[in-house]
Amino acid sequence: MSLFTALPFLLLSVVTASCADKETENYQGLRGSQDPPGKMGPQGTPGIPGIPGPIGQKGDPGENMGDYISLATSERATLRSELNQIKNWLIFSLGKRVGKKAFFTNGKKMPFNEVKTLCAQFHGRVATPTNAEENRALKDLVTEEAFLGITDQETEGNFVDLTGRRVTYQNWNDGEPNNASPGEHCVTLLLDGKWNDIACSASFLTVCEFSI
Ligand code: FUC
Ligand code: CA
Repeated sequence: MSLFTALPFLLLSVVTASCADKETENYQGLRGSQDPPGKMGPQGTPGIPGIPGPIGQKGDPGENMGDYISLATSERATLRSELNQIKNWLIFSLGKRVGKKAFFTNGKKMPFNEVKTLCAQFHGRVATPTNAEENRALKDLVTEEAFLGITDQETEGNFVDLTGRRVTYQNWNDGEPNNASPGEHCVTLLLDGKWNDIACSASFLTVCEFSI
């Protein structure tokens, strides 16, 4: 087929193709809007572990527990010995030691309730001799009449210590306790070491005892 013979067919093909493009263009113009993206896919498999990091610097030498305990034990023994020495100085200069207790006075006179409160504030108790030796030690300490930690406030004539226990050791002066009017429910140590019952509201020397 010569070029002249084929020309009408070529032209027809070009026109047909051009029309087909136009048709496509028109069709695309009517296309709707795009849908939203689909759901996220499943998680991927974990990656392989990384390579180990470099080795760190050498640490400090560890504490030796045995050394630590023996040092603490020796320090504790030193402190206990120093504390005992200080207790000795205190008793030598200010107090009186007898058995496992020591008596101390602040030299002040006050009513019984105040003596009781003050001794308790210092983690002590009102002086309470429980035998002749303690009574003598207390008498040797004081130069004024002093309250004892003994009362019959609960039941007249039933003298008890401040824990409520009936006293077994007593050292009453002649004619005492007489519960003189208007009533005497506290006890004092007289200068000769004998005891007298007396009004709790009266003021006498403060003496406390402490366990040592
Ligand atoms: C005696 C004592 C009293 C008081 C009085 C002044 O009668 O029994 O307690 O001390 O003296
Ligand atoms: Ca009396």
